[in-house]
Amino acid sequence: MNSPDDTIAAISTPTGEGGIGIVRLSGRDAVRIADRIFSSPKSRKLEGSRSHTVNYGFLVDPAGGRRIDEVLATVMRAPKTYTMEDVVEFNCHGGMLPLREALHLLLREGARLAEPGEFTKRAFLNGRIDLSQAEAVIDLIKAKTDRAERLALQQLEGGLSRRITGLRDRITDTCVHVEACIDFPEDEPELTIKDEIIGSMRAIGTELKELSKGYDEGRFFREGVSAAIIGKPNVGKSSLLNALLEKDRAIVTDMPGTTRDVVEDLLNINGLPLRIMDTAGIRDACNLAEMEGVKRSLKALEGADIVIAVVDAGSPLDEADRELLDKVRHKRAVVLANKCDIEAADFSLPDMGINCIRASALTGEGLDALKNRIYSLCISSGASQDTEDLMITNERHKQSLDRALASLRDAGESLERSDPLEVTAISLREALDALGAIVGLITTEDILNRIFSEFCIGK
Ligand SMILES: Nc1nc2c(ncn2[C@@H]2O[C@H](COP(=O)(O)OP(=O)(O)O)[C@@H](O)[C@H]2O)c(=O)[nH]1
Ligand SMILES: [Mg+2]
Repeated sequence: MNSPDDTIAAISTPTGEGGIGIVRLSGRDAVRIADRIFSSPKSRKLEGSRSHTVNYGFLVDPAGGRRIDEVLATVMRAPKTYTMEDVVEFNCHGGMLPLREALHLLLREGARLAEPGEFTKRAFLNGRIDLSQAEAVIDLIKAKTDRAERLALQQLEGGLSRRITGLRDRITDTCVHVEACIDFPEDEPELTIKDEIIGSMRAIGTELKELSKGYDEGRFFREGVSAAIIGKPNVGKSSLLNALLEKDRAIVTDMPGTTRDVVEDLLNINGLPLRIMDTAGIRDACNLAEMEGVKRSLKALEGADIVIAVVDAGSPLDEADRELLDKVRHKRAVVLANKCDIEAADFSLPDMGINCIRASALTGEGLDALKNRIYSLCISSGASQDTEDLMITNERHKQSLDRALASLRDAGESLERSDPLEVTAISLREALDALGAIVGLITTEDILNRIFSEFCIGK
């Protein structure tokens, strides 16, 4: 464990060339260390500047007096900063070399290189945000669609924290009730009180269950959904990918066996981030590269959340099509009858209880229907894109909710069995702890490390 007394530094902007690049410092000595490499035209020290001010000057190597860069230094003093510590940010010209040199000097002058997510970790450890909010920071950075972004922002602003705190308060009330009965055994809990306690536990349990259930869909917004386009060669899989993406992503030819690799791109369907994969046509391939392609298709088929099975409506289904449809029968799947612009008179689909859509990658017909169907396959609750309802998107939260629910159930059952009240109280405490883990009241170093290691350096 690093001492929270040390001052950390990192380049906070992405690697590469940019208009500006930012080097950030946080900790007790942030301003003092920054001053060692900062020189303003009027020799004004950052130490003397007011909080939340921007100061013009140069970065200078104190060892030889060489100028490194022309910068703006923002000084933000504790506690109203991202980390609640003193923070200095240097806006440098955005090339990698000056940024690295600036960082190097700061490390030489007494700062320590920050670990991934350490600025945010300090914000958590110093109590500015709770754990669910810290997790929302990374969700916000990684959000692929507007909807994912809104969900992350809602969590960052404390939406989940407030809900969890509210539920914990209610469990605490119940616990106090039960413990009062333990402390004053002469007032044996009357039946009405017992019913009241069981009633409130049930109500809390129902809310926990609702929240937990939302994860099945919420995770799709955070993690994205993978969809594999599969089918025989030449049915129009690559054309479909291009039509959905509205760009020429995959090579389309009339030669069967053109696609060998899995080609992947991101599609936004009403805020649902869909990783869509075009694959090699499935058939008995005649050369090594194509055989490998087919192997990858089958793997994509296995691993995907959703399968789009494409058949060619220009001719009747054959044995290979039927085999394919059989493979997807037990998956979350849509059958797409492509080339409906040249549909054959003798084309028909077997009735097999899978969603089927007629479409044309060439004319664009049926593609909106396909997108809507994919959305409703994932988001069956009908949560439309504009609902601002709280949604659990993180598996850790879902697991904690389920643990809380199980403990609450234990508590209710022990009360109904008229076990000693201590048993009920212990289960209620466990439920409280489980919910406390979501917001980080109860954590281990291990959990924290796992969460913050997902961050980039400098955040
Ligand atoms: N008429 C018609 N032709 C299509 C359609 N989709 C694809 N094609 C043609 O079918 C051939 C094979 O397409 P391609 O996307 O490479 O198929 P893949 O092998 O399944 O990836 C190409 O000549 C496409 O132009 C469609 O909807 N209608
Ligand atoms: Mg192809």
